[in-house]
Amino acid sequence: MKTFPANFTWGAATASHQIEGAWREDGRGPCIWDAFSHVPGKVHQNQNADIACDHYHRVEEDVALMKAMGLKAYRFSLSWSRLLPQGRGAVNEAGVAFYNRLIDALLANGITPWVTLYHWDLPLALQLEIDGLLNPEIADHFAHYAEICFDRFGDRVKNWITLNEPWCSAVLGHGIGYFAPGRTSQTEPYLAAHNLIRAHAKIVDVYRRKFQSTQRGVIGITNNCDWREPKTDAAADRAAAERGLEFFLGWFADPIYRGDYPEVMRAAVGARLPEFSDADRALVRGSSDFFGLNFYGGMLASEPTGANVASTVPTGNGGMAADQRVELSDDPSWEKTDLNWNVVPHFCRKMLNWIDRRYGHPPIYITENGMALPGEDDVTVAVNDTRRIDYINRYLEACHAAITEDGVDLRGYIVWTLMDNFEWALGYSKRFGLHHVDYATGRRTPKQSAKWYAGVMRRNGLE
Ligand code: PNW
Repeated sequence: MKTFPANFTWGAATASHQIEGAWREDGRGPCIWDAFSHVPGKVHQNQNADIACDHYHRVEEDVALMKAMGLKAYRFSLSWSRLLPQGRGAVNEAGVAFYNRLIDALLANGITPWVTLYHWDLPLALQLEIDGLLNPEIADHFAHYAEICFDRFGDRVKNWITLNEPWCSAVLGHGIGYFAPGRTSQTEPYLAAHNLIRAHAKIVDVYRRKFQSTQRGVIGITNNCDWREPKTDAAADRAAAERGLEFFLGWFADPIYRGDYPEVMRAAVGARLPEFSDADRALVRGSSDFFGLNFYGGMLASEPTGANVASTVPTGNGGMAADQRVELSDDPSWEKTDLNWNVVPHFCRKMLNWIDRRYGHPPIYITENGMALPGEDDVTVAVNDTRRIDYINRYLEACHAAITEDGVDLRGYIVWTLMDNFEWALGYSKRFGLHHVDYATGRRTPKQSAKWYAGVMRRNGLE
């Protein structure tokens, strides 16, 4: 029996755009993912999230699923354009009512809400009118939207995540065009990232000044990072791995925990990497009550040997490949998920330790971890997801070792995802859920992993 600390947070996650559907109902405005997915060729089989899991019409049923598995915490995100259809201006009261129903149902069932303010679904109006994340003014729009959320929901929501994976918005959205808004550039990712970090800091500032002392919640940011393991013991490969981590996680976490971008980035990116003004830096530094981490996999890193280091592989690559100059490869022995992501639980422990050391022993929450498996369109296959159980079990063993043997202050673990959903550019072709969703009927079926995870939560540990 591997027991976790008392009060350890056990959860499952979703995101508004991936599950809600009801894209034009009750006054919801469009977001950049609606526009992007309706452009032919952008999403697998030209699928979109117009209906998705139809969660908007199945809130009570979905909370019942959570209740049935004894879920302790539910991480979900708010659709900005459901609450503010134009991104700014009038509040859509029907949107507020929808999230009130969800939050109240969770609390009535003893489930703690963990709310992400922004999980990539920027109101389309802000993209069209002010160039979205590229405009420095976007930070003020984020803060205004967040203030409305704290005001309306903060009496009941005590765990806030400002942004989900700004790396994805920057690199996949503005670097390689794989995600909305579909832009390709060697400069824009750094601008988008900079404005997102500023937006995060402004949101936190609003919360701390106006709400935190009365509402008594916590607020932080969630970043994603894949581990980089030196391919050989050579100093150049070890440096490449470290550089890869600084370009991935350091890009977003260093400003918050250390006051500026990593030196290696400044040296490599030069004038394309924006500078923080003194006022911004003061807001950014220390602007997270906890360290949110989405962790899935990792790769081997080495000093580039060939001329062509710029990987164009959308998933699992190192981001701004030409700037960071890290060659990535796999160990052929590694098991892979249906997204071709490496199953590397031992890297989870290394990642947690890297964060613990570099950022001064912060409280950490793993806000996403999980796996997609092939063949799960067929519900009879999906329910026998023993590989998913094995995956989560092994990552949790790594978490347990990080806590008990290394002293990492890991306080929670949240599975991606509660139910199969719209997997962005991959449409409905990839399934990560603890519950199977039949998209034709909307029917949800618990997989074996949901039952197994219920036991983990009940025991507060692994057998
Ligand atoms: C995370 N990549 O996304 C997201 O937070 C979820 O919304 C998503 O469904 C989940 O992981 C599974 O993919 C990522 O291509 C999506 O490098 C893609 C990448 C990274 C993270």
